Amino acid sequence: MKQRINELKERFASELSKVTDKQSLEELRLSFLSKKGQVSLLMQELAKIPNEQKKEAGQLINSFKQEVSARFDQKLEEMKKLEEECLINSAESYDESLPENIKKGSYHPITLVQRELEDIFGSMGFDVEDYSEIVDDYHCFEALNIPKFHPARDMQDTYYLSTRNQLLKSHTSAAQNSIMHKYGKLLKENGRPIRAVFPGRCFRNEAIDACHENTFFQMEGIMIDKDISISNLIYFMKTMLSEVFERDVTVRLRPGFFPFVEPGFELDIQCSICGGKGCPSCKNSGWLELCPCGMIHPNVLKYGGINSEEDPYEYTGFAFGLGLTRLAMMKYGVKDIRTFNEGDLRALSQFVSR
Ligand code: FA5
Repeated sequence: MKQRINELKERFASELSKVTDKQSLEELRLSFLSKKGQVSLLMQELAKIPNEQKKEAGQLINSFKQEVSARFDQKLEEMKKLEEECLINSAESYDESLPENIKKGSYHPITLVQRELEDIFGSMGFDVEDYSEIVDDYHCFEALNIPKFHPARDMQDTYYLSTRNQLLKSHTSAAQNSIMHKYGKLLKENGRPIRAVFPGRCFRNEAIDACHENTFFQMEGIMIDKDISISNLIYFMKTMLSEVFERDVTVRLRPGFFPFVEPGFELDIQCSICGGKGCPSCKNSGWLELCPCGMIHPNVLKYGGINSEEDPYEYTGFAFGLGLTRLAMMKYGVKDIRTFNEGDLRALSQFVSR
């Protein structure tokens, strides 16, 4: 009996290794485990052998049966997994009724401009930082010189969480304080200027229209070192705009108030949808607020651990808060900002990276 089982084991192993599809696997299973299969034949033979050998022979047959069935299950699992992988990798896993041009997928236009800007600022020595979407009141407002009940908070009403004084960040400036703490030591001990951009999703309880969303993207940038001035700020803004648009765009710089910069500016872009005549995309003004900026307020530098009370102007810096979603509107000529969040593939799949 032992020899017979060993022969069957070998036969089974060799036949199993040749199996390539589920049907032949099932046939093999039946030939071993069905009522007329090899294991049943062994059981019939068991009846004929002397009583004193039955116990041992019975155990051998049982363990053979268990081994065979375990190896079938294992093989079946392997085949299913392989089948799934093939399906995922093959075109068959896609819905054939989808139009050809959207089968491939494409980057969201905001991702495209964000990456482009990261490259531009990266080439000018800026680090690219990531930051949380949930922040606390201190980082979003107080560290930015906006104390509780300051009227500037009205412009940035957002969504508050019921726990730990947290909220969805209303602007990327919320990361300024953490970035200053992160790189301040390198600045002071090694003289390495702080140069960082931090893109991110922002949220505001906003009346939505063609140029306002309640969820939109900004990219913040800061540069801090000794003797940083408004000329540095203007240089970086000009370089950024000419690289992004690769064509002449008309911009204007006017005074703007933000408690965390002094002086502060609004950098507007002439609406590329109407060419400055006025349309719903620019609220009929011909201009779109794109990138407010300014010199970082001494209080903000102090809260960020950069300057001391005694020498509040030891280091100076600029900051800007670029409206990424609006930039994408202007760059791609998208009339309505809501197009970016609607998830309509007919619109979104038109954008391709350079
Ligand atoms: C701010 O958010 C400041 N934190 C920017 C800043 C940073 C100023 C550093 C000075 C120094 P503001 O609320 O204006 O500012 O928003 C900045 C830009 O984000 C706007 O110019 C606009 O392009 C974009 N933006 C603001 N609100 C919306 C909105 N609801 N939908 C789409 N884009 C918006």
